[in-house]
Amino acid sequence: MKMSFRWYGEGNDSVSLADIKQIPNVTEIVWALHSKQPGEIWENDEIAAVKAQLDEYGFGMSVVESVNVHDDIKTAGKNRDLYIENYIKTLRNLSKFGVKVVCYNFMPVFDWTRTDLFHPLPDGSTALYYEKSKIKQDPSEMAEYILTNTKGYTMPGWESERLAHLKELFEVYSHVSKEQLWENLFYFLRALMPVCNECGIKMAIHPDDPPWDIFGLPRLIIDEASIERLLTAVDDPCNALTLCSGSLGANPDNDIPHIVRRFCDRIAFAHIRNVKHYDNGDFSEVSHRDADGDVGIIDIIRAYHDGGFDGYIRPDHGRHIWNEKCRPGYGLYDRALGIMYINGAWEMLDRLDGGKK
Ligand code: DNO
Repeated sequence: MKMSFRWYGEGNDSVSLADIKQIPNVTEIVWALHSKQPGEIWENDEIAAVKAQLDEYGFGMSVVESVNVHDDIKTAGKNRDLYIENYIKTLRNLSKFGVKVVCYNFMPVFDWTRTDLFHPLPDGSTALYYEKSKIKQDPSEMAEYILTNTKGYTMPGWESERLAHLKELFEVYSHVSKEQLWENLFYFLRALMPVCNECGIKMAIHPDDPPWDIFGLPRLIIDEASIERLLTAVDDPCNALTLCSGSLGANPDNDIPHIVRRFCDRIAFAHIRNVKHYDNGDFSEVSHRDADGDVGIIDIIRAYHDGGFDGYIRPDHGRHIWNEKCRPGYGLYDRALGIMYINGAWEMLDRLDGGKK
C-alpha cells in the first residue's frame, strides 16, 4: 500500500505540506483544483503549479480527489456529451503529470451529509455526526443549519451558492429515477474507459455517504450488491473503487472486511474511517482505533494486507482534537494518529507474514 494524505491546497487548508512531511510513511498527496467547477477543464499550467509545490517536498500526485461530475452527466441533461468531452480532456492532462487514480462520486445534489460537523464526544474532542431524525424529506432545514451553524465551514455540495439553487436542482433530479441514474453512470464510464486505458488512469468511484437514499434522492453505491452491479456492468480494470470504510460502514449491515476481500483487486484507493452506530440509526465518526467504532478497522486492514493491496490508502475524517481549527474531518492531528495506527497494524502484519520488513 502507498500511504497518502488529503490536502486542499495552498491557502485553502489549515495543514501545510511541511506538516504532512513529518507524518511517517506518507509519500503521496491526494489533491484537487478546488476552485474548479464541475465541467471545467483542468489546464496543464494549473496542474503544473500544484506539481511544483508537491515536488518541493518530494510528494507524488498520483491521486486526485475529486474531479467532480457535472449534473448534466448525472441527469443526462442537454450538455452531457460536452461535459464528458471536457472530463476526458482533464483526464488526458492529468495523465501527463503522473496521475493514476481519479476519485469521483455519482451522488445526486449533495456529496456526503452530516447533521453536525462538530459534535462533542465524551473525551472532549468533536467529530462529524449523523442524527437520523434531522434528515427530513425537505432539505431546507439542513441547508439553514449549514449556512448558520458550521463555523464558516461546509460539506461538499452544501456550498451557499449551490444551496441558493436547491429548488432547481431538486426539480431536475425529480425526473431521474434510480434506474436512470445507473444508466447515466454506465454511459459516463463507457465513454471514459478507452481513454482511461490509454492514459493509465483508474476511475475510482466513492460510495454514497450515508449509503441510503436521502431527501428522496436515489443513491447508488451503497452495499456489496450495488458494487457488484457497477463492476460487472462496466467490466474494465479502469472502472475501480474508492472503498470508503466509513461511508459504507454507516450501515451496520455492510460487512466491510468481506467487501474488501471480495473486491480487493478493483480497489484503487482505500479510505480508512471508523464510525460508531447507535440503536436509533444515528452514527458518529470516531478515532481510527478499532475498539472505538464498529466497522472493524483491524479486519479491514488485514483484508487489504491479505489481498496484497498495492493501491493508495489514506486515513479519512479525523476527530477535531487538541483545539485544532480545521476543516470538518480534515485536521492534521487525528488523521496523523490514524496513519500511525494503520502503519503499525500493517508493519505488524508484514512481520507476522515473516516477509518484508
Ligand atoms: C468525504 C470525502 C468525499 C469524497 C467525494 C468523492 O470526506 O471522502 O467528499 O471526496 O465523495 O468525490
